[in-house]
Amino acid sequence: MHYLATGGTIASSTATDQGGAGASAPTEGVSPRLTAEDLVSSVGALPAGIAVTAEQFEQTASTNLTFEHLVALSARATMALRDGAHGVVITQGTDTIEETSFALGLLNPTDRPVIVTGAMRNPTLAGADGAANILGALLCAGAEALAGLPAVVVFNDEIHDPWFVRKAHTSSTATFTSGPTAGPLGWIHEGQPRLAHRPSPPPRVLPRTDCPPIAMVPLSLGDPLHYLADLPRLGYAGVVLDAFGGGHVSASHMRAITRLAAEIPVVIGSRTGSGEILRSTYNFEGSEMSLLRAGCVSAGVLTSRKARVALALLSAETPDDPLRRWKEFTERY
Ligand code: DAS
Repeated sequence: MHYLATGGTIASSTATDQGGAGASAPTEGVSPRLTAEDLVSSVGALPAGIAVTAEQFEQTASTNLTFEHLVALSARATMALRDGAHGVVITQGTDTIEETSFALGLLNPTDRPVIVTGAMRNPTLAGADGAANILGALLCAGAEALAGLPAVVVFNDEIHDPWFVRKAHTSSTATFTSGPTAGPLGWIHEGQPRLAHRPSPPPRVLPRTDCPPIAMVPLSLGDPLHYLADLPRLGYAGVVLDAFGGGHVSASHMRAITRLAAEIPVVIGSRTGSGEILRSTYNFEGSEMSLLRAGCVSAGVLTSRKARVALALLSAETPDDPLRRWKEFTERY
């Protein structure tokens, strides 16, 4: 299988120490330095039948990744899969895995999986989790059970669907969760990947490098959102409202939102981070029903961040009608 390293905590060390628990002064700080080969070596002897080709794709914090990186990373993964790799493992920083894994699944045209993982404890810390996560990812990359899934996140011995997985804790090694909306797809038991259930095949999008800027606007109590009307002028081609609860805004925002929805796609997500956007429960000014009437569309079961990724990729795929396939994404369940 092929392994693509992009940096992140899993590859981070101090300038003076190249890994080793307790090796660094606590205040010195770490940054991505360890190579793809270093990280494969950190796993130790690989299980029988697993052979890895390692490649350094990037060396950065995951907050620096862009849609251009993701399209190029996906193209590299696709090439490896078409060249015969059973699966591709990608390591990266955990901060953006909930977005990158979702994009990589949408962009994977093959029936072999891309497995995304990382670490919460860098290699200078006791109990660093990187090697265990790489091993889990390699085991999943070779597993027949995962064939047909375009991407999964493997972390802390759990296997997650990129459609649901979220980073939910700043430092815990159990930071990734697919709850409370869904649970993990499976887990790893004594070196064996187990799938409790299989999602239906998700839609895919064509890789295009020119994703236009899509804004995500956080709704919070009493914020007048003065900049809302300026988003198209600032170059944004769409916006996801990270709205209250089941998909609500303040009545005072409705005028600006109605105007905005006449200019660019406006998607309603929820700042709760889980559950589905309501469609037909509340009918006050600012409710989901009033937003849908105003021309907004629902993020459905997607979190606001994942809806933003979908809208960016679809806007690049079909610039003149980005919402043409929107229901494939929001009415999948
Ligand atoms: N270093 C941060 C990142 O690159 C956090 C991490 O990797 O866990 O996302």
